[in-house]
Amino acid sequence: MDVDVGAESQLLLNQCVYSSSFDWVAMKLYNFFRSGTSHRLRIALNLKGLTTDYVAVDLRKEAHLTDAFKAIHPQGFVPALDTGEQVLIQSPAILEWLEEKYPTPALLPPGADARAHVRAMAAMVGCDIHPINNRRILMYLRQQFGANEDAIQAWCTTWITDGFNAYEALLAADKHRGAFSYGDAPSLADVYLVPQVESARRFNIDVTQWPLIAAVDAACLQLDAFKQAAPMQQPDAA
Ligand SMILES: N[C@@H](CCC(=O)N[C@@H](CS)C(=O)NCC(=O)O)C(=O)O
Repeated sequence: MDVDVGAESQLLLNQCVYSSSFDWVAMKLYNFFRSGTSHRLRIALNLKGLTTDYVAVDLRKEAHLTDAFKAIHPQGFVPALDTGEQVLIQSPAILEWLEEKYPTPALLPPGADARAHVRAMAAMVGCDIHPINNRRILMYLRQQFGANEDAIQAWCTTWITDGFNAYEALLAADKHRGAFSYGDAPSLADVYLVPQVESARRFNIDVTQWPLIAAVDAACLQLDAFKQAAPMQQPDAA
């Protein structure tokens, strides 16, 4: 029999299940405060009421490129999640793992059609915006093609604008939408969107040109799960 334990109790329950299944060994999140992909995971973990030990990997000091870190993540990327049983890599895979392991509260809506829609929104950010504005890509543009900071700014502005224009159009077309990217509750789409909005602001892009995205971002930032995941709230924030 399914018992509706309520949202608050479910978060506590997740914490208990997690604690007992890992014999009180805390999960470790290898991450960096300003990393968008790490930010995604922090939001999802908070939404699901899960706490982890914070292991800072300083991208500014290229700590992710050391042999020691590559033994954890062979690609030399943050984030990685050490569950106590295995090390998970790649934020989309880790988010899907969290959703399967801790299904409540759900980050995906019921129904294959709705799930495809939410996953598509997440992929717009995760596959098409974030990867081409990543640190290593920008370094390559600087070092191999002599891009100066104006060129880097133009590059990032172009690809963020292109992706956000499409995301805004999807939001506008969804007449049943509530305050979030999909429906009335935060979903996987918001987990991807909010860190990308944060990154756009860091590149001095005026996000008010996308009023629906700005409104979704504002709605998310009312919630503790999003507030506490913000880059400047992290222990390694400079
Ligand atoms: N597809 C990977 C990408 C991870 C990723 O790009 N991480 C960035 C930080 S947001 C990173 O570690 N970049 C290192 C670099 O570019 O040198 C994931 O989603 O986990």
